[in-house]
Amino acid sequence: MGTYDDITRRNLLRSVVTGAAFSLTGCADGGGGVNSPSAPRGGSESMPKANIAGNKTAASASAPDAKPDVKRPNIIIIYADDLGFGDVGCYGATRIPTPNVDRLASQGLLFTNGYATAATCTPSRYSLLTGSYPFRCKGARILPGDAPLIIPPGSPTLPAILRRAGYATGVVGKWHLGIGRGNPDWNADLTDTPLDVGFDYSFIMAATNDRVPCVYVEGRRVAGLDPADPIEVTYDEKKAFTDMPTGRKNPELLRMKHSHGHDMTIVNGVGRIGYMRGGKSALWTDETMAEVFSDKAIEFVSRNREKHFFLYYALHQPHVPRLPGPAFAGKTGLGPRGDVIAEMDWCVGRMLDALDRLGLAENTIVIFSSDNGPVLDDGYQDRAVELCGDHRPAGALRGGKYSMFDGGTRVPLILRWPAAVSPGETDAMVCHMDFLASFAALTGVEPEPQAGPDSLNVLPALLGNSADGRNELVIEGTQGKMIIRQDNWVFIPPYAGPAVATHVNIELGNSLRPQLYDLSADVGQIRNVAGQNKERSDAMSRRLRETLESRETRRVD
Ligand SMILES: [Ca+2]
Repeated sequence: MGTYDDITRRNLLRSVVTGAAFSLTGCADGGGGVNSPSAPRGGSESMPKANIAGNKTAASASAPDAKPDVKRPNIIIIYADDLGFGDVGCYGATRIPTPNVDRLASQGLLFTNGYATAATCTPSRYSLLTGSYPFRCKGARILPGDAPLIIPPGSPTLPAILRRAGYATGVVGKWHLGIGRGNPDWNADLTDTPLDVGFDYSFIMAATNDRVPCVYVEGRRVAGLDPADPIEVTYDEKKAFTDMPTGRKNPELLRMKHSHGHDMTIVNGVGRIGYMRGGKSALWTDETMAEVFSDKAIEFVSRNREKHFFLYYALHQPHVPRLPGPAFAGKTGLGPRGDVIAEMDWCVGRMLDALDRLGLAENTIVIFSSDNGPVLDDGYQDRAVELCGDHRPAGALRGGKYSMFDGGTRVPLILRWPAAVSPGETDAMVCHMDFLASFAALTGVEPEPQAGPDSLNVLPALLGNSADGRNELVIEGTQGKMIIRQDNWVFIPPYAGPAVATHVNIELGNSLRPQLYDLSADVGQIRNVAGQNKERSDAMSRRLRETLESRETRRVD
């Protein structure tokens, strides 16, 4: 039922900790280990001790939900951007200090089978908020910064459901699910914003930190905008603003050069995707973004400390461009990618400290996870590849961002709730998409009939009361390519296309042969056993097709 046996689990974690056995294609030297890795600081010492047996025992003996005397908790989801399974200490990283994420793990439940639904941002985030597979929404693909909102206003989203439960709801950070109805006017009140899909408060960047418009949007307005200097945005090269410097025409103005793409309008000395002009007073400074978002997130919590609240705190790290604040520049020796992960950890620590200070830590669920797997060179020459050394961003997993292999979607996932959840580890398979049904159950709200068509109530697994989560998950790589995991088996149908995305140097999973992997024996997905297991492959292929043709999966198990 979606679990590893203990031996396999130990092997998984050991291989993550030591960096042995499996190779991440996206890493410069593949972690081959010319030099001996240093002692695993983040390994056996900071790794929460295995408590799987205890969790399994608890599952058979206790009710699935929280202890009856525990009040409904606040909920904070801290969602990193492109952070890999092996990028933080509690998952085995030794080169990047992440004491705050490790603290969260040591006080909470660490998942070894926590999944996003997709290996890229927009579809993954769509699933988190809607409880729906991204293939049900045509627009759920990597969006430009002026794309329309892909979640219909008024939808029964995770925040909307929690609002019905009486929660104050807020989003701070990266959005990337579209705003408006197409070509929005950034100088007026915006429509179709997070405020229209369940959030009471919103302070966001519209898309990503490498896309225009490079401004913050608070509520319905661009923050800090001077009406005398209106913003114009286009993603159409034919309409590009000829008076504005671009990375392509004016490389001498860049302080971080692009490696692929990212050669359009220059903002803050960095070429972006898309074209913009105007809005000078509202432009963000990349180096202060962590602090800006952190302040807004903590303000939201503080402002709502007397109520129940739900905060979706979507960090921008370690997505490109990686420009840490001065306190973190050069801190890790892994270049900007390592430095912004250290900065990300600082953001987590600031939030945890704020919860302590406000007396909210005990009854607040804090979830930490990532929207998809890791990538090194994602478009800027920031030496992420050259300085990676023996750090393994995806740990023992194969592939990374964009990939159908597990490195694309199996991500760090930690849940801390001191009032109700015992610290430990679990190998239950859970997905971000399941938060909707699970937290509806936790807060006593009946979701609308159309809500969360693929969201399963896995609350017992999320709270460590059961080792059984979901036993099946359909996962999207890029370009709408789907695979299926059932228990410990992964089936990848034949797909045309390059085996490796050369610009990012990541294995995508494309092959003209069907692929079947047994994760219980082969977590690195190196032995394709489809040939020896034709019956299973065929059955999983059929099941995948059925799922793609279905209207919902929540009632099918
Ligand atoms: Ca991402």
